[in-house]
Amino acid sequence: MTGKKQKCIYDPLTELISYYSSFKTEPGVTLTPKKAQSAEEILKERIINGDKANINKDLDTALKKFTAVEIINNILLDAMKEVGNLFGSGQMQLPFVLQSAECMKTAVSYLEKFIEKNSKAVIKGTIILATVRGDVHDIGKNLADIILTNNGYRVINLGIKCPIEKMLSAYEKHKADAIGMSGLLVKSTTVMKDNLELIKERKLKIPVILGGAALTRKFVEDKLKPLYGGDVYYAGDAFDGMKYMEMIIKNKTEKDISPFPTVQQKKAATESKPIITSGKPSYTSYEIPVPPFWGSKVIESIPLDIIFEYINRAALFKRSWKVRKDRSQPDSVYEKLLADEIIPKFNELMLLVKREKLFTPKVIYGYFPAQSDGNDLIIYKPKGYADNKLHTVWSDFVPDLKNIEEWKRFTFPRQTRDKHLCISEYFKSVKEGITDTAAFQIVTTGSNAAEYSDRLFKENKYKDYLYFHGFSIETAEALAEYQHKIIRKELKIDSKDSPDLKEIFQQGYQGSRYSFGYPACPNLEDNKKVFEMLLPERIGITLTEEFQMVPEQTTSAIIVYHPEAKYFSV
Ligand code: B1M
Repeated sequence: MTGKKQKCIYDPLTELISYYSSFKTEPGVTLTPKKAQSAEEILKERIINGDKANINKDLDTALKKFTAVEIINNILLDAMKEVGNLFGSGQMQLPFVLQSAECMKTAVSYLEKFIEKNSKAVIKGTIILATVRGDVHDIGKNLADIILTNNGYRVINLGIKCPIEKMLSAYEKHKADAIGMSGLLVKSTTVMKDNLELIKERKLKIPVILGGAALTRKFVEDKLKPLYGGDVYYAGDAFDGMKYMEMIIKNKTEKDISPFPTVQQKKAATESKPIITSGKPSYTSYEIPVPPFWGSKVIESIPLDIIFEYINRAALFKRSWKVRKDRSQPDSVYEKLLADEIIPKFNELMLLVKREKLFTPKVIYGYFPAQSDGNDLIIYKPKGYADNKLHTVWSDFVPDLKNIEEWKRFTFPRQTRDKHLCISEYFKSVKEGITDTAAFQIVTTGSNAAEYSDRLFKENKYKDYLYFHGFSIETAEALAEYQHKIIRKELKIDSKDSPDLKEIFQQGYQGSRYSFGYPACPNLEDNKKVFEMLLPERIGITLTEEFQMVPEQTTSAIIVYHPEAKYFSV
C-alpha cells in the first residue's frame, strides 16, 4: 500500500445500475436488452420512455453530429410522434405520455441555448389557447397545451374565464394560426357559439379548435360549422387538438383542401312538447326522518385517512388519470401497470398530501324544513328569526306549520319522458300539510390543492400534475360521499347502506345526493340559493358570477332521503 488513494475502476453499484439501465423498465413491457445504439436512437428511446435523467449528456453527444434544430425537428419530434401513435393505438397510457412530454421539455430547454437566433424552424405553428368566458376548468386545456407545446407548436395559454376579445388580440399580436377554446360547462358551448358568431361578424377568418366535455362532434359539425362558415374542429382529446393543428398548418399551404366533407345542414328535430303530468312515485310507506339539529353547521376537522377510504379508485384511475385496460392486451399487463405504477402513486399521494398539508377538508351541511309545491321545493326558516342567527344550528327549534316561513324556493325541472320525475316529488307537499326534511351540503378540500396543482403545471411536472390534480378532485368527491354517509347516519336511514363500498359508489343506500348542475337539477344558478342557505364563505368558498365554486375542488348538493330517490336526467 502506498497510502495514495487508488481510483476505483470497478464500482459494483455503477455496474449494476448500468446493467439494469439497458432494460426497458416501463410497467407492463417485457424487458429486452439493448443493442448498440446511435445517438439518435438513444435520444428517441429516452423520449419514448420518458427518461429525462441526465439527458444533457446524450444531447451533448448528439450535438457533435447535428445542430440543435436538427435534433429537435428530426429526432425529438419524431419520437413524440411515436408517443402519439402509441397513445392512439392504446399501447401507452396518458401518465406515460406526459412523462415523455416532460422529457421533451427538458431536452428542448437544454437545446435552446444552442439554437441560433432567428432560427424558427422548430415552431410548427402558433395557437391561442383558453378556457372560455365564465368557465374555470383548466386541466383539459392544459393537457392540450402540454401535448401541443411538446410537439413543436407555440402555445399562448391565456388561462381560464377568457373573453373572446382577449383571444382575438392575442391572435393578432402573436400572428397565430388558430384559436383553441376549451370548456366543460354546458353554458360554455353557448359561449363558444357566441364567440364564433363574433369572429364571423368581424369577417375574420380564424381556424378554431373546440374541446371539452359538454361538446360533441355532432354539435360542432351540425350546428357550429355551418353557422361559422370557416374552419372549426372538434377535438375529443389533446392529440385530436394536435391533429387539427397539423391540418390547419397544412391547409395554409395547400389551400382549398377541406379536412371534412361538407356537412349537410340537418333539419332541427321537432321538439316534443313537455307533458306536464305528475311523476309522483307510488310510494311504499316511509317515515320522515327527524334530524339531530335544524339549521347548519361547519365541520373542520375530518381525518384525511377516513376521506381517502371513500375515494372511488376506479373513477380516479380511469376518469382522471385515463389509465384504462386495453382490450388488445392480456389483463396481466393492466394488472402489472396498476401494481407497479398506479397503486404506488396513489399511496405516495396520500402520504404527500398529509405530510405537506395540501388538503384542508371542510364541510358545511344542514337540515331544513321543506315542502314541495308542484315542481318547486320550498325551504323554510324559523318565523321571525334574525338574519344573523340563520347560519347556525337553530337551537330549540321544532318546525311546525305555524312557526316557519318561506326562505328559499328551488324550481326543479321535470322529465318530459319516462316516469316524469322531478326532485320536488320526493318531498311532502304543501297540499299534504306536513313538513318534510331536506339536507344540503357543501364540501371542499381547500385552496392549497389548487395552488399546488397550478405550481406543478407551471414547473412542467406534467405527470405529477395529472396525478395530483386527479387525486385532489376525486378526494373532493370522496369527501362528498363521506359527508352523505354522515347525513344518512344522522337521519337513521343508514341501515340500508351496502357494506360494499363499490356499491355505495353506485348509490347502494337509501335516497340520493343530487349535485347542482348535474342532470336531475341542471340549473347551476341554484348554487346561489344554496350559498345563501349555508354561507360557505365561512370556510373560504366563494361563488363566481357564473355560479362555479372556488376553490375548484368543491362540490354542493341536496340530499334527498326518500327511498325511491335515485339519479335521473331531465
Ligand atoms: Co364536475 N361537472 N362539477 N366535477 N365534472 C362536469 C364538468 C359536468 C359536465 C358533469 C355533468 O353534468 N355530467 C357538470 C357541468 C354541467 C353544466 O355545465 N351544468 C359538472 C358540475 C355540474 C359540477 C358541479 C357544479 C357540481 C356541484 O358540486 N354542484 C361542481 C362544480 C365545481 C366548482 O364549481 N368548483 C363540480 C365538481 C366536480 C369535482 C370537483 C368533483 C370534479 C372536478 C372538476 C374539475 O375538473 N375541476 C368534477 C368532475 C371530475 C367532473 C367530470 C366528471 C370530469 C371533468 C374532468 O376532469 N375531465 C365532468 C363530466 C365529464 O367531463 N364527463 C364534470 C377530464 C379532463 C381532462 O377532460 O376537460 O374534457 P376535459 O379535456 C379533454 C378534452 O375535452 C380535450 O382534451 C382534454 C384532454 O383529453 N380538450 C381539448 C379540452 N379542451 C381542449 C382544447 C383543445 C383541444 C382539446 O384546443 C386545442
